[in-house]
Amino acid sequence: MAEMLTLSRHILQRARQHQEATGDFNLLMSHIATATKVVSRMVAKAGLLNVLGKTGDTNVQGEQVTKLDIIANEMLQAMLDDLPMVSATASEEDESFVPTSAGATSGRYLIAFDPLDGSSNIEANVSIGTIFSVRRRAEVGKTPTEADFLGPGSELVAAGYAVYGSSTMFVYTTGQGVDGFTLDPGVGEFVLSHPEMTLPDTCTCLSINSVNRHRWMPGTTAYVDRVIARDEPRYAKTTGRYIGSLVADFHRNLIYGGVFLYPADSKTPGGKLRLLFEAQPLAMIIEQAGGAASDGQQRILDIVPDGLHARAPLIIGNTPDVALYEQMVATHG
Ligand code: P6P
Repeated sequence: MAEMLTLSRHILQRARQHQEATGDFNLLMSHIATATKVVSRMVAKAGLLNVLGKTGDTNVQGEQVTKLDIIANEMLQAMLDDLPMVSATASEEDESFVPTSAGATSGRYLIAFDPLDGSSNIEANVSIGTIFSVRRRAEVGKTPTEADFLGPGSELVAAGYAVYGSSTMFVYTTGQGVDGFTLDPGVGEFVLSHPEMTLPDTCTCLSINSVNRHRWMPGTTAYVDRVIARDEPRYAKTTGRYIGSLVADFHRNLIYGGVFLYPADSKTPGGKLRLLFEAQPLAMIIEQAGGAASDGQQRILDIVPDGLHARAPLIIGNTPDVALYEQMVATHG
């Protein structure tokens, strides 16, 4: 049987090559991975534990909150709260960031996460995910502020996601490429199954919510029409896939190649997806896998957020396909 390289061992191996080569960073990553295993079990049993459905509340995004959103959010925060190297966490579900009990002033790391992205799909048993990013504070020894979180994605020291699908996978990068792990439920460990993930250079899937066509800017319409015309070799075999769960759409494109778009449009001129909790971590991953991520005009990783819940248009996938989108927006507006 092939050697079982667990995530814990992989983190240690990577750490030796990384400036974060401290036990702290390894412990932090292992805790995040463990948290996703707990979420995975909850998601799998949601129907049985009667935690499906909505709470009747809305979150800071004005979105319906599901019971699982709350449970996943509270569980992730609890798992990170007693880590002395973590200064604070920020969640898509909460208005403001949360200093940790163990490391608010001494902790070097800040964690931003979307605890359960796509949770509106869970009652249909559609794949959903957890997205996270890790950044370092410029200085320790003082209480964390919101401004500590508001750096460009290029400063992230790690990013990753768990996708709760037919199997549970954990995909992450610390800036030395992207590696994917599959949860072996029998062992309870993430095992390396997709080493050194790189984006295949084929635009296999175009992923956009085409029902929003009436809201698109001219550049988006021109881009989509050019791709679906299929009269260029690159797009001759491109097909449409849209799951409506960002992590699932992203993961499929990372495996097969393709481009996902949630563009600026007349209803969401600043985009719908969140810069800190979704766009930045996925942009770090896609660039490490050889792809690109843009808001239509600039590199996602260069954008400096103006607030914790800043949104951004997101065009993410193969570099030529993202570049063509930017060209179409520049030409058509
Ligand atoms: P729409 C899910 O609610 C989410 O935040 C992402 O996971 C997903 O990509 C997007 O919204 C889907 O949005 O407007 O196409 O339903």
